[in-house]
Amino acid sequence: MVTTYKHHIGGKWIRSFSGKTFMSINPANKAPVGKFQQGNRQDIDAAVRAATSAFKSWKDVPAPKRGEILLRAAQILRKRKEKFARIVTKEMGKVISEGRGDVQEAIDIFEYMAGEGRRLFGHTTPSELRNKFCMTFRQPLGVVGLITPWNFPIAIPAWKLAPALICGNSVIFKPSSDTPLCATKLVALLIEAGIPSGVLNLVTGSGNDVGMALVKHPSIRGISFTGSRTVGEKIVQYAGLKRVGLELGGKNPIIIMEDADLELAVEGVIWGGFGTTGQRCTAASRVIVHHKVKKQFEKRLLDHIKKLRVGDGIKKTTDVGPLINQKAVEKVHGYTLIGKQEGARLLHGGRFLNKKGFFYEPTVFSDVSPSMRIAQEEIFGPSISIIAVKDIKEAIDVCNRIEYGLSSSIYTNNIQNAFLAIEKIEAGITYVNASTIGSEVHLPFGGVKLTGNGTREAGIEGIYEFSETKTIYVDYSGKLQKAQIDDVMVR
Ligand code: UN1
Repeated sequence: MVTTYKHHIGGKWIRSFSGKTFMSINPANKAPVGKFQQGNRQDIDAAVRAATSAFKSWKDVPAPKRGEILLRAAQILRKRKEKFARIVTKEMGKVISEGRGDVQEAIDIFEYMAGEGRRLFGHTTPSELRNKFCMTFRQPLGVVGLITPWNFPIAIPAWKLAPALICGNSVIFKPSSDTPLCATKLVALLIEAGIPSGVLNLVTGSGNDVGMALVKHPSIRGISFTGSRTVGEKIVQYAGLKRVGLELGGKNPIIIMEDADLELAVEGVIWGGFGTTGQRCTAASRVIVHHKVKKQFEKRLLDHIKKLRVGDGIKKTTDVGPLINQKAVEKVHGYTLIGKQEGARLLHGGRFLNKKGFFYEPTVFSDVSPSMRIAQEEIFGPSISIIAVKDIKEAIDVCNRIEYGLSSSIYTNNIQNAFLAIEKIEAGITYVNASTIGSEVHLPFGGVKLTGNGTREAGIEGIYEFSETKTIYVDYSGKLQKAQIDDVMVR
């Protein structure tokens, strides 16, 4: 028996107007996980009506009180961490320890944003006139649409939900069709924690129908999206004057200099390249290595890779789980064929694994040149390209010869190399002597160039994404004072 789950609109769990459902499956064995509503524009219209009406009172709830609800959500999630982690692994495939990490990241952001309820800082500043007071404060946008990916099916929705809610927005949440169960469980938990009816609405279904209906809806004030660049570009095209936050692709480099601790660097490459089966926006996919240590690095890397156990993430012994679906396997394999055609040397992997689910071997190409497609395009799977360079200047140059700019890393024990990388790498995030993955929720997360449109998530900047600044002038002089005209001291 497969359970059928429903939309959550206006405080009620209801079916879609379409009368249709779709199935979510476990990528490790293709077993059904649940049936979900295939939403359409009518569902979005109903959700927008509910959210618009709920916004009127939610925006007036004192932010510290909204924070109490988020804190309660964090507490409940902490108690149910293991249960949620297992759902993540069952529906998305990541290994169970990373499933726990996914849930922990959500706990962290709920706690952090709960505290923001007592801050939400504006600022004060002197006026140029006497007896006049100047300040800013933050107000919600209104109804916002959150469109989230499958690779962090609890953490990324939480990254968006927590700041959106603490700022006083009401929300329509459209999760990826690969992980609707995680989304449904998260929404149910927030409702249990006390989010009032209509403030948080869940509509499942395809990006083309549900996602685009959200993006085009005239009553929605903001869209926050994490996913592919193609979809991000389409959102910008149709969103009109809405606030749009985008978190798109990456092709994240790890630089390894000749003075690096090679063992540490190898561990970082394995973790960044094959953790989450390479399915992170922040995954390491280019290894830019100093030619003097290339051979040694490759030998050590292969020693480690050979030990990786690919399988069902629910087993404690698994290091690398499945890819999300058949399309992903075909995409990753497509890039293996492209790499071979381009003349790169396949050092390891490059094959489907003959198992029940969507498994692919950890794959390494060497002798890759920076302009090859495998070194330019986001593969979103367990495939890395090794590029040799002669010095730090060339390393940074290769790093930057790319359309994206999300995460980056350098392994070096030379302080000049480290600071050159910090300053010159074109990316939103640079790690020194750590891999490209593992951001923390109280720091801003996001990228430059085609990785997005300049917004940042998490940290204080997560608040900026979901609020407007209001500027206030209070004149208590009791007379007409003219800025720029009265009281000019230097003429
Ligand atoms: C993503 O892949 O979009 O730094 C998010 C990391 C995680 C978040 C990744 N904390 O890899």
